[in-house]
Amino acid sequence: MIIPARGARPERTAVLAVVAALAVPLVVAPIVAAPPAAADAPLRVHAAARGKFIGYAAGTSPLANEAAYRSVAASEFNQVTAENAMKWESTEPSDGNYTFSGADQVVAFATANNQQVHGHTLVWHSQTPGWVQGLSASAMRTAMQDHIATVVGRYANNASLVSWDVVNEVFEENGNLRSSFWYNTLGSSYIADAFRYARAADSNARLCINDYNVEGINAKSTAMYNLVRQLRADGVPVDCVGFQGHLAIQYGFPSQFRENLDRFAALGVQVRITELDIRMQMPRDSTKDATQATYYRNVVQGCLAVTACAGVTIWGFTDKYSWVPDVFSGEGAALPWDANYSTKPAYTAIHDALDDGSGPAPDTTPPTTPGTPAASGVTSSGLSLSWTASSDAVGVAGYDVLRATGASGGSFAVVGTPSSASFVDSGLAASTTYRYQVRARDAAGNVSSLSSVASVTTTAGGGGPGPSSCRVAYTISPWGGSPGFTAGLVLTNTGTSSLSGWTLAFSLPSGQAITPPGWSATWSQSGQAVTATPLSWNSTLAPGGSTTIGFNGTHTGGTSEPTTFTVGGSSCTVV
Ligand code: G2I
Repeated sequence: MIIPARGARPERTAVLAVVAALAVPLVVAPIVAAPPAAADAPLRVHAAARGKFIGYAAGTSPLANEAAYRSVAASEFNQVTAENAMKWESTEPSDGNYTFSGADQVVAFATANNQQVHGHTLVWHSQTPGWVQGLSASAMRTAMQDHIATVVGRYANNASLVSWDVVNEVFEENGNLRSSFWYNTLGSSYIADAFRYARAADSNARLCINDYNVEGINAKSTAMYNLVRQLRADGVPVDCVGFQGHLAIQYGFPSQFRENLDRFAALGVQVRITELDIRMQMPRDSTKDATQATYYRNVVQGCLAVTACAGVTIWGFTDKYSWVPDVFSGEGAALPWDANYSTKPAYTAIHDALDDGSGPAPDTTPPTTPGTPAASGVTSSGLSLSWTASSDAVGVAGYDVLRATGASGGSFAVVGTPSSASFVDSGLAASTTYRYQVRARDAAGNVSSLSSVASVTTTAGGGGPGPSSCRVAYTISPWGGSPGFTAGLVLTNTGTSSLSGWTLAFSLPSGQAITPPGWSATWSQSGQAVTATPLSWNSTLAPGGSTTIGFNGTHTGGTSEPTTFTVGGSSCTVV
C-alpha cells in the first residue's frame, strides 16, 4: 500500500504529560473495579463509559509469546482485530484447506478478556494466495463464496466475533474501482456478492467496507460514499464503513474528518476507525510526539462526536511491532506505546480525549448482586436456571454462572456467561447435587458480589430423551427500519423413539422479547427464558420427524441468536 503525501502543515500542540505504563493482568477472572481514582483507569474503562470501543490489531506471535504484550492488550482494550491471522493466505492457503489456529488464538484471547473481535478481512487484493488469483471467473466466484461461507460460518455463533471487513481497499486513489484481480476477473459485482455471501453465512455480524486515505473528504472517500449509498439502495447488506487511519504527521491531519464521518453516518451505516497509526519521520523527538498526540486526540474526539462511530482500533499498540518501518523507509514510532511498552504522549492524548469531562464519569460502580438462581426443568442431565436480574448505573453486560459439584466442598468454576438472567446447564451427571452462584458484570468490567448459593440435584437416569436427541435450526430475520424480527425454528426429533408432549426451552439474548402469540406452538417468556409447548397437531414427533414453529419479536439493537436449546432439559444439537 502506498499512501501519497498530503500538503498541509500539521497543527502543533504540546501535550507532554507522561503516565506510567499500566500493566494490570486480566487473565481469566474479570477485574473487580476498585480505587485508585477513575482518572487512572485503562483506556477500555473510559471508552466503555462513552459507549465506544477502543481496540488494537493483534499479532499472533507476541500474543503467544510475550507476557508484557498480553498484559497491555488485556487491560487497555475492549476490542481486537487480528492483524494478519484472518486473511485469506492465513485461513485458506490452498484450495479448500483451512487453517484457523491463529484466528482461533485471537478469538480465544478476546473471549477470555471480554473483548469484541472484528474479522479482517474476507476479500482483498493483497495477502490472497496465488491459486485464487489465477482462477476463471466462475471458479473465482465459487472460491469467494466457499471462503466466505467457511470463514464467516466458523464464527457465526461466536459471541465475541461481531463484525467483518467483507471487502478491503476496493478503490484507487482517484475513486475508480481498483484494478485488482477481483475486479478484472469478475467486474464490480464481486463487491455486492461478497456482502450477500457474508450475510448468508452470519445473519447477525456487522458487515463493513474498509479503506485507507478516506478519512477526509476527497475523491476516494466520495467514491466510497457513492458506492455505499448505491449498495444500500440495492438492498446489499452493508452495515458499516471502516476508515483505516494510517496517518503521518508530515502530511497534515485529514481535512473535514468529522464532516466525512457525519456524511457516511447519514447513510444509516455505522462508522469506525479501523487501523489507526500515526507515523513520523525518524528520529522521534518531543515536538513530533506532541503533534502525533494531537492527531490521536483529534481522531478519538471525532469518533466521540459522531453517534454512529462505534470506536477506534489502533493498528498494533507498541512500536515493537508495527508494519510502518518495513514499508516507509525512515519512518516509524507510530503507536502510543514505545518498543519497551512505555506509554508516549499519544497514549495520554487518547486517554484524556476519552475522559475529557464532557461525557459521563468512568463507571466504577459494580452491578447490584443478582438473586439466588432458581432451577426448573431438572432432568438427569440438565436444568434451567433463572434469577432476579441485577441493575447497574450504566447497564448490565452479562452474568457469570459458577458451579460446584456436590452438596458441599469442591470449588466453584464459571460454566457459563449468559447475557441475560437465565442459563441452561447440560451434560450433568444423574442423581448428583450441584451448587450454583451467579454474579453480574457491566461493560466497564465491574463485577457484582456473588449471589447466594442454590443447590439442585439431578434426577435418576433412565427416562426422557437422551442428549442430542433433538436438533434445532433457528433463523432470525431482522426487519429493516424498525427494531423487530421474525424468528423461525425447525425442531427435529433425532432420537430413535417418538417425542411426545415436548417442551422446548431457550434463553433469548438480552434486549429481545417475544411479541405474542407466535405460531405453531404455545409460547411463553419469563425474563429472558422462553418455552414453547406444542399444539395438538404437532405434539408428537416421530423419529426423524420435525415441526416448524416461530414468533415475531422486538429487540433493542441486537439480533444475536440463542445458543442453547433444550427439550425436557436435554440439549439439542443446534444447526
Ligand atoms: O498495510 C497496512 C494495513 C493496511 N490495511 C489492511 C491491513 O491488513 C494492512 O496490515 C498489514 C499488516 O500490518 C502487516 O503485518 O498488512 C501487511 C500485508 O499487506 C502485513 O505485512 C505482512 C508482511 O508483508 C509479510 O511479509 C508477512 O509475512 O505481514 C505478514 C505476516 O507477518
